[in-house]
Amino acid sequence: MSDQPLQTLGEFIIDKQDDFQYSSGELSRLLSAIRLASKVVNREVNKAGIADIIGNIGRTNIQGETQQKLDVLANDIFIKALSQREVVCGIASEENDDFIEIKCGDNGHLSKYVVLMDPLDGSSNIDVNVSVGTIFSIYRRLTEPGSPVQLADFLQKGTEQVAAGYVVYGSSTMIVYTTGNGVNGFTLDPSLGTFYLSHPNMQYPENGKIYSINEGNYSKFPQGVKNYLKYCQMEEGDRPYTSRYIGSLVSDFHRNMIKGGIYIYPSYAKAPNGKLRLLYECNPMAFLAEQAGGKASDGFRRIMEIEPTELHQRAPFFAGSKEMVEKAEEFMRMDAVKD
Ligand code: P6P
Repeated sequence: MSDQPLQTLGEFIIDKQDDFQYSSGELSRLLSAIRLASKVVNREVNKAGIADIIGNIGRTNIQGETQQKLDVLANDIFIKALSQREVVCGIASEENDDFIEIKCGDNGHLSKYVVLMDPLDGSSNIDVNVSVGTIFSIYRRLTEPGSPVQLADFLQKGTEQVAAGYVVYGSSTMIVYTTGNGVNGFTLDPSLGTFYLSHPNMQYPENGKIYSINEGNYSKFPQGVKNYLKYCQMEEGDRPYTSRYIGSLVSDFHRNMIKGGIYIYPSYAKAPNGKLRLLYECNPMAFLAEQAGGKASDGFRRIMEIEPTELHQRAPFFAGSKEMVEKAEEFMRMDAVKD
């Protein structure tokens, strides 16, 4: 361990505040609210096996997915932390059919940010003790400050994000985020309840040898994806690559960003737009991927250029090391030309 004092997340947020053109302290307070909520969720995730909070609550969300008790708990924890600090005027969540208007105290809706989130991604893994995550995406509102937030404030292209990140509740708990000036990772010291800068300036290796995809759906994949998988599995040069798929986007993405790799959730017959949600999964992860020197597309177009039309719309998702995503896109284009 170097003798350099470790910088805490709180110190980092303040130090970097001036990097941000709109710095008014509000974004710093917003990020601090996320930091607090992630510690509370981490505590609940870590005792899932003991407390009566594993299993489902017998309800499904708008996605038609069975809501786990921890899904709902994590959602409530983040909504409460963000609402109490009067730093957002609206929240959209995978767990809520519609967006939530946050009327802050007596200052009405003067907060200028909205947050979109997947409060506990990969939650079906909780019962089997596999890591899960929180994904968040932050925008400046478009409509008049002081007026109630509107759907238009949430339906913004990914290029308009002011910040994005994830919390990974794994062998250690980390917050990884960007405000458009690179990607930095902070690891929680649970004995102190403090996040320390552990992964400064995270960068995707240009290339990699890991591909992450649910090959159980192989028969339904577009031919371009099938051809790319055959390429990955071929005995040639530095191939075959290694298949690693945890079934938790945050964990697969995090490992691939450190080691090099590509994550793919393509469209297929049952899911013409894939499974992942554009606004609170694809866009924030795409912002991180690009800020870390990687790439993120729907197989053809830059994810962050997609014009959203619905809060919970889905998109095919290819993200990771630049050269791997570009090779996959090459196979997708070749197949499209043939059609
Ligand atoms: P499948 C979790 O539900 C999730 O949204 C991602 O975290 C994960 O990568 C993917 O879906 C897993 O989906 O269809 O492979 O089980």
